[in-house]
Amino acid sequence: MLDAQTVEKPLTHVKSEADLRKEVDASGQWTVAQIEALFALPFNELMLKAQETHQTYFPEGDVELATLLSIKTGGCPEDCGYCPQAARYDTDVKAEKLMGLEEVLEAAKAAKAAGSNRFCMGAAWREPKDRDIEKVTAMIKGVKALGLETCATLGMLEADQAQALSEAGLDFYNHNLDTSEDFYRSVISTRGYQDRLDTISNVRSAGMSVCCGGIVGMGESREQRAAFLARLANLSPYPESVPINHLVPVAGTPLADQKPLDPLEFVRTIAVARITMPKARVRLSAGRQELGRAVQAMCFMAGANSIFYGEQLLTTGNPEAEQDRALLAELGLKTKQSCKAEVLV
Ligand code: SAM
Ligand code: DTB
Ligand code: SF4
Repeated sequence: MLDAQTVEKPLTHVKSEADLRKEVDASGQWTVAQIEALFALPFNELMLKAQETHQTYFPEGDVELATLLSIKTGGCPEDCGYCPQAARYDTDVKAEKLMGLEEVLEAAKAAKAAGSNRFCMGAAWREPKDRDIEKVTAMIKGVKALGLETCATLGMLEADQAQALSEAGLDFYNHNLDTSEDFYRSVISTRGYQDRLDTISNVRSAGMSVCCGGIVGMGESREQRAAFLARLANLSPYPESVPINHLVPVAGTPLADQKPLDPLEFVRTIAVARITMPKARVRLSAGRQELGRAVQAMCFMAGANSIFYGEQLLTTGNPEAEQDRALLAELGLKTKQSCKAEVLV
């Protein structure tokens, strides 16, 4: 089924969704080998294919701006090897209490005034307690009343918690698969891959849109990157928002000394995400400060159409809003004012 994002008369040189689907196997699933074959295309061919897909599904070519706020920082009991907020790693992040409602609403107002579309509240929890859910639902209602789209990322969710967030009006819930199932084991031990899939399923069943992606550049192989994208693309339906984070190596975490991924491989990852999840918002997430303007421009060509906007992610830095506005203006990219009409099938 086509949605509002799909052009009525597709350009004749671009592939229809039916054609794209012919690239998946008989069961309608992407195989890892098919995704590896996309990665292995000559660079220009891959970029053209991604750009064609992007133009078909997002004819407006606009970029969504999402602002993050860490509503509960640090002190997390989990052992995610990349994360500065895990209590067990000696990083500069200090544990703080859950923020108050007024402070959150002030930050949301500032994000809206700066032109943001979506406000995402992040908490360094393994999972929220029911009393946390009550406090966060008040935040969701307040942020929504400002006319912003709402997103939250609070760790694992039970079905009734997802339902409560949905009833409060939460539009998106972010919970990442982070990487392929086999590489996952070398990065995180305190929660399993299936736990993540269960949370995503609870979010879907509660009627919210899914924001789910991961991190590249943690030392995984190309095959593992392909397997990670296959898991995302084979979710039924695939996520509406796909944040692709480039690892930000943080001193004190196990991945502090990880060698950076080749920037062209990062661009390829974005292109493959666009081709395999044609209707999703593919978001350039953590690590943009290190990418520089030229690599970011290539990522937009490869089909990225969302960014985290504002000078802070959760605990690490992000480009200044003014710098991002200048880059988008220079590239002639419009920003998205509202994603409300954008309900995917
Ligand atoms: N505690 C919740 C959870 O784990 O779902 C929500 C917050 S957690 C910080 C959200 C995501 O941020 C992680 O799944 C990971 O993809 C990303 N992230 C955390 N630290 C990162 C880093 N150093 N570099 C890149 N991405 C990172
Ligand atoms: C996501 O995939 N990336 C964002 C958001 N979802 C919550 C978080 C990035 C965090 C980067 C490290 C930090 O700033 O603490
Ligand atoms: Fe905790 Fe989330 Fe960081 Fe993992 S990624 S340590 S769950 S805050």
